Amino acid sequence: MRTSRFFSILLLAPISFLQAQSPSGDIRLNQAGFYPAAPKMAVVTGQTFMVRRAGDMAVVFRGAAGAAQRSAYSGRESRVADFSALQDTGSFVLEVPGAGTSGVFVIRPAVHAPLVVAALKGFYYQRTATELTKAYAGPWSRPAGHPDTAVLVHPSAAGPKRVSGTVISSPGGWYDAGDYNKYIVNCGITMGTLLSLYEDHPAYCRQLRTGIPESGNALPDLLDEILFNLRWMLTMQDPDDGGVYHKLTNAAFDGTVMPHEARKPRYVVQKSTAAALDFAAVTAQAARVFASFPDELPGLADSCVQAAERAWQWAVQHPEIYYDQQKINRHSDPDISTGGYGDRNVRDEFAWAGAELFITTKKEQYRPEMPMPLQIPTWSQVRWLGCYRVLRSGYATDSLKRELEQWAGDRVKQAAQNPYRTVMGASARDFVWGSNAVAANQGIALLYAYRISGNKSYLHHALANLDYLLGRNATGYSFVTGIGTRTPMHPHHRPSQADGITAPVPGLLAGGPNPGRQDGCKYPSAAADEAYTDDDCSYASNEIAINWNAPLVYLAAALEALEEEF
Ligand code: 9MR
Repeated sequence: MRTSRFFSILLLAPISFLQAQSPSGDIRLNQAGFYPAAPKMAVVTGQTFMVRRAGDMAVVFRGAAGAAQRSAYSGRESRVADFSALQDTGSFVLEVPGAGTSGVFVIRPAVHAPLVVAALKGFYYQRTATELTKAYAGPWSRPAGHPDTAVLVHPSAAGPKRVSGTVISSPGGWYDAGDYNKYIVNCGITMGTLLSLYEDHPAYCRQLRTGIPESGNALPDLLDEILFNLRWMLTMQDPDDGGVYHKLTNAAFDGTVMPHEARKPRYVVQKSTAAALDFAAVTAQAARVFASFPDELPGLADSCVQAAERAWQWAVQHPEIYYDQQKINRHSDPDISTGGYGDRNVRDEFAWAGAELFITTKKEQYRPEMPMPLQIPTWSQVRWLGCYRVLRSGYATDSLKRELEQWAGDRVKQAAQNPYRTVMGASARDFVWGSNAVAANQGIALLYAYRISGNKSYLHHALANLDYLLGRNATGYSFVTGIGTRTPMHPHHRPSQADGITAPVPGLLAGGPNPGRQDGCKYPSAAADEAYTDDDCSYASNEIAINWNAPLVYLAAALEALEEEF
């Protein structure tokens, strides 16, 4: 009986059913799906479209696509298919006669809950120095890698007490990206973003469960995950002078092997002003967040404030120690060739660390000068991480608020001209190394703009940038491993490449289109918005990184928390 029902379904809708099995790359939409009450758009090539229910293929919505528009980057023509009026829940496909059918997507409340869990769980998979057991990691279980209990002080990091070659213990924390090193500067924006998510949406975060070994303890899973990296960061401060090592690294990148197979010597390398200030900002913010758990984490908040103030003092005394790998290599051995994260302007780091210290300690000496043009946060540009905190803690001036609204207003106007109707990609400057993090961080800025103005268009455009990440973009990929119907299968991520499992580690955001193509790999297109290749060779477009996953977690989680406001 089962067999005959299966055949009758095939007879009723033979063509569309089969098409739904191999989604057309020409239909660009959020492949995970949509909230019932929120805007819903696809970018298509035909003039008309319809939405069908995935089960019986009944047409539930028909529409005309908008006017044809040319991409400023590739010259390709597309049209917008708006089906916001469809508010039924269920599983659907979008069909464009003559052009094909999308993969199956859903319309339902909490549609991005699986993404939030996967993207936060992505940090668990990046944990160093701990076994990932089957119970928590399923097929991606693996032995512990990089214990970092015997790390050498590199000559560049030597001080009177910790001379070159001193062995220190600095275990824990997350791998930065597709490589196996740990970088304080990049932990700055990553931790700041995750801690801000908790400060901005505590109720939502308290109920969020990711299935990690600590799930079920008194701390929310988000804070357990943050704590795993915070404890490592605290070991990166030299107890002697309060300075903070820039990174903990191999001399050169490991080969494509599993973490436990990579056993080369590890070093802490030169203290830098940027590392001290990013560390100060994170520990000052962590002090506020973890102060609510005095019984579970006795003394932690106080230690964090102390660590933050000492790092700040070191930075004030050493305001211009930039990380310059070439210079280090001229003077010391072994040469270090791993990620640089060398930032030669630390005014924004001073502003961010000042803001966090001021909000935590209320000491006037830390009050930062804040009204500054909005620049979307990156690992090297962190001023607005501080501005967001100032906005949320009630110290904001009108000019700070005006700055944010001005930015959001301008960018939303530009989005109306973008064939994809997203803020992301409206400017060619958005397509940098890690452009997908630009999309996520713009989404976060739009959410802050929405909070201070109540302007729903900003909320809608924040969601549109998530739509971008999940498929409404010129490549047709949903850039998060395991989320969507066409996702990266070959990220530049050593465990995913070396584990022998077809599916990559899930919940990780690929870097995204990057016309710079610094890796020299073969790309299907050089157009700014299409310069992406799902090839593990491509560290410039297809690597994953903690500072890209963090804003993804923030954006998706905040939208989930705000769903009722659509
Ligand atoms: O995200 C970083 C990007 O902004 C830089 O242009 C690039 C080259 O310096 O480095 C990126 O960071 C990489 C880091 O140096 C090492 N781990 C992997 C990071 C992501 O590619």
